[in-house]
Amino acid sequence: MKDIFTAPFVEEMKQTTANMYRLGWDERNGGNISMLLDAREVAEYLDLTRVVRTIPTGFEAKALAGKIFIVTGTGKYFKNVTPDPENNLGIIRIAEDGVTAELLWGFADGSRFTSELPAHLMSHIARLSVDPENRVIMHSHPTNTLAMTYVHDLSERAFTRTLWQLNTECIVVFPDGVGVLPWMVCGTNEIGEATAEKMKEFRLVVWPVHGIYGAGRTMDEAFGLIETVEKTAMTYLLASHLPIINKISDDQLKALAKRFALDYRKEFLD
Ligand code: 2HA
Ligand code: ZN
Repeated sequence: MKDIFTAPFVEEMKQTTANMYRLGWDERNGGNISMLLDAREVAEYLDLTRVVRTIPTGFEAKALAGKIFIVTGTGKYFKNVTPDPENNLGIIRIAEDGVTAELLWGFADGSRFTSELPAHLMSHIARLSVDPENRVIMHSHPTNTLAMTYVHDLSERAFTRTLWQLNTECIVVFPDGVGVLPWMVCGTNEIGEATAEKMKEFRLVVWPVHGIYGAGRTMDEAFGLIETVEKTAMTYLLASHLPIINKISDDQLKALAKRFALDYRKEFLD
C-alpha cells in the first residue's frame, strides 16, 4: 500500500487550499472543495473495505452511491490543510443507501465534512448529468466577487454581461455564463438544491453577499473559472465609479465567439 500522504489528490487539495487562502478568498473556515476520485487510484493508498466510521449526510444522494470524494472539513481553515491534511480533509464514500458517508480516511480528530456537503454532492449529481467528466466542486468567498454582488444588478444576464464586456477572456472561459441565486441561508439542503439546479446550466454559480461556486473536470478548471470572475470583478470595482468609455460590444463578443467557436449563451447578448 502506498503512503496516502503522498497521493496526488491529497497534494492537489493541499496546494489548492493554500493558494486560495493566500489569495485572501477563504478567511477563517470559509470555502470548501470536493473532488470525485477514481476508486482504483484510491485503492493504491487505502483499504477500501475498511470504513473508519459512518456519518449521515442529511439528504439522499443515491446517484452517487459507491463514489469516493476527498472533501474539506467543517469548521476547518484552508490555511491548516497543508500542515495537517489528516485532520482537515476526509475521504468519504457514499454508501449504497445514499444517505450515509463512509469515512475511509481523514477527519482524524473526529470532525466531519463541510457543512456545504448538500450543495457539493447535489452539484456533483447535476454536473455529472450534463458532463460525465466533471470531478470538482469548489466554493469560495473571493473578495471582489463578493463586493460586486453588493452593487451590481443580480440578474444572470446583467451580471454575466458586465463580466463578458470588461475582460476579453471572460466569454472564452465561461461562454455558459454565470448563474446567480437569490440570497439564501447557507449549509442547507434548500441552497444545495437551488445550486444544483443552476449547475445543470452553469459551471459558475454566485451566492450573493456570500461567495461563488465553480465546477470543473479538474481542479484547474474549477479554480480558473472562479479566478477569472474574481479578476474581472476587481477591474469592475476599480472602474465602476468612473465613466467607462471602452468596453467590449456585443458585436465584438460575437466575433470572439466565432473566432473561438464558442457555444455561448446567446440570450445574454442583444
Ligand atoms: O464552510 O464557506 O458556506 C464555510 C462556508 C460556508
Ligand atoms: Zn461559504
